[in-house]
Amino acid sequence: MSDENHDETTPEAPSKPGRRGFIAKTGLAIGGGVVAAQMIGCGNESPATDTNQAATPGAGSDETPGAEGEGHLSTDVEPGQLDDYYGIWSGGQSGEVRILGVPSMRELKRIPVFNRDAATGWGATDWSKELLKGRSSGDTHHVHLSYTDGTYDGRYAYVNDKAQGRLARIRLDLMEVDSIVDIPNSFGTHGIFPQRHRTGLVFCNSEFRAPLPNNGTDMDDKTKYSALHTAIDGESMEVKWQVQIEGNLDLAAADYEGKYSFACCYNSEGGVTLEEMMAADRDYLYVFNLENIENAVSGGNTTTIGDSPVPVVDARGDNGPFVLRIPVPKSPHGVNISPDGRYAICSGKLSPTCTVVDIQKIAQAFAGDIEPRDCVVAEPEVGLGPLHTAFDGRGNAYTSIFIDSVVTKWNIEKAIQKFGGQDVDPIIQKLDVNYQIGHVNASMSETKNADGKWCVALCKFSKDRFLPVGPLHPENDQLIDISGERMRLAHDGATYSEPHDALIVDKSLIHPVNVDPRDLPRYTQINAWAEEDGINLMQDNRVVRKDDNHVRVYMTSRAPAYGMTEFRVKQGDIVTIIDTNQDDVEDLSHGVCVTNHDVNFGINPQGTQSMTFTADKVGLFWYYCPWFCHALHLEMRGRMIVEPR
Ligand code: RUQ
Ligand code: CUA
Repeated sequence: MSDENHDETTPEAPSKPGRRGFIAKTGLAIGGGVVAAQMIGCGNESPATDTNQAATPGAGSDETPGAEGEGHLSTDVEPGQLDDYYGIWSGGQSGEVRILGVPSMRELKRIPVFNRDAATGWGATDWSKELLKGRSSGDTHHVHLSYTDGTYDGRYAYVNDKAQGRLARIRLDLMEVDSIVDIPNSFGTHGIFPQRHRTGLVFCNSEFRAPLPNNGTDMDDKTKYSALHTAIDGESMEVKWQVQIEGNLDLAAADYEGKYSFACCYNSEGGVTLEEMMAADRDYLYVFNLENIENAVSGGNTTTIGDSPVPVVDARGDNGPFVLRIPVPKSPHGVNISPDGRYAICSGKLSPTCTVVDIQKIAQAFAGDIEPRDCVVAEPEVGLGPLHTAFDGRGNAYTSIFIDSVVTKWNIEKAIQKFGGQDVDPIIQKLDVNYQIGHVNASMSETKNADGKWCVALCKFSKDRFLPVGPLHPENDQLIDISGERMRLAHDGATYSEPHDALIVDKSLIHPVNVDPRDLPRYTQINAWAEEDGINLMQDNRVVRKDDNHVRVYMTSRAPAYGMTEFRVKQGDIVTIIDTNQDDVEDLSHGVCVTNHDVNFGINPQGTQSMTFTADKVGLFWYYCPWFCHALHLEMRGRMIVEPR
């Protein structure tokens, strides 16, 4: 690997080795063995074994400003001005998704997904509770938007829960979750990717293999372990089919034409312990042939696993009509498709290379005319610990390099020429990032309209880049200007927990609404209650006793008052408060907080929300509006009187 392009301007203090130096040495010394693998892995399978985290004084800027051909975009967004892009960030083990403005990197919104959120009441309102089935945690890694014709159509965002095997969908006009589906027999659901030619299937990989069905048998028989590549309908959120596979599936991708989906597969050796999983020098990029799979599904050539009714295509073992296994160096992590749709690029994780696969050759390999490995057209050396690759739409790739803590910019065509024997160097530049980069993504990179302006490096440890905040350091989302020949580090953005993935989306493609539409899934239940009780939600304020123990309290809110400022229930009643926000002024949220009852939720303009709780204490309890709605907002309150039974 040529090193003259490496901008080494971030010194480590020799007497106090930092985490970065420690990991680099470890990775080198054992040549990408098990310890390095543990460090590289992202998410909950990586034991945090490193306690050597002394601060590194003097870590500084990475580039000399004004260097030749360097990007020149400004991150300044003047007060009152709007950003150019929506940043859509996964929130990692916080279980949420975040919306940022790019390039300012200002956080605009947090969308609760798998987590409990006090401000909005997500996870406690009746409908969200039903959607989460009582669970209140999750681990979001990968967020992708729905597509039409190779670019974002602004309708949905999909995000996985690695912790509990789920896929959630966010409605982008509302920026709220509208669906969550459990993926049967999938453990550690990790990489996801939607189809790009239209809003079609969303592919989800299960990373953790298990004996399937996972019912306590065969736990020590590793030949019985497998994983699933699952297809979910992006409109109906129905699980359509699964392909059963022998290896652990990591990141996912879909082509631009709707022919193939992809999964990086490690542990082709079929190990059940970590050491066994790292043993082989070769692993695979799996290419799923969607037409052949769907033919098998419609022809009933499938099985099922356990109680799940979902059809399963068993593709374990050999290259058949369903899956092509393209050999790549060991333990590949990310797979990304170039914006022209031509190449699938695997990032090597335990190999210092990226593997470039020519998607046009895949049909020949499925037909048996060429060997699977013949689809590989380049394998540039990019640095130690490549994880993910982004694109600028000008033929260049940007790979995140975990152990070296750099982003490597390289040219795809030159890498192909070099692989073909020509004497060219595809590596253009290595830019230091701070520190331990996981994901990298660039503006519109996963669409045919990659625009090569901004790139974000999601670094897993900020160390000395921000004020110290105790043992738990912030992470660092670094914004890189990629508009020039050379990358330029433009902004440090402190962040909480571990965003694994982020999209930078042209703002013209997202169209948020200002008031709640009334066709949301939660209205099925709310409207049924109102109809049963003869209530007009938009105007009525009434307490409806359903039986000895159940009471529904219908209220309205209009700034700065509730339509009902007092209601009475009996001790032990199960109370459902159904509050409708009558205001239709932009940004006029109300809420209901019932003091000392753990009841707190928000209501968007023109929306209705409901929450159910038990009035278990006799006495007077004020309820108040927790969302600032008016000059008299602090006066917006009422009395709940709980009478003895
Ligand atoms: S994957 S960087 Cu989900 Cu790489 Cu974490
Ligand atoms: Cu309504 Cu504050």
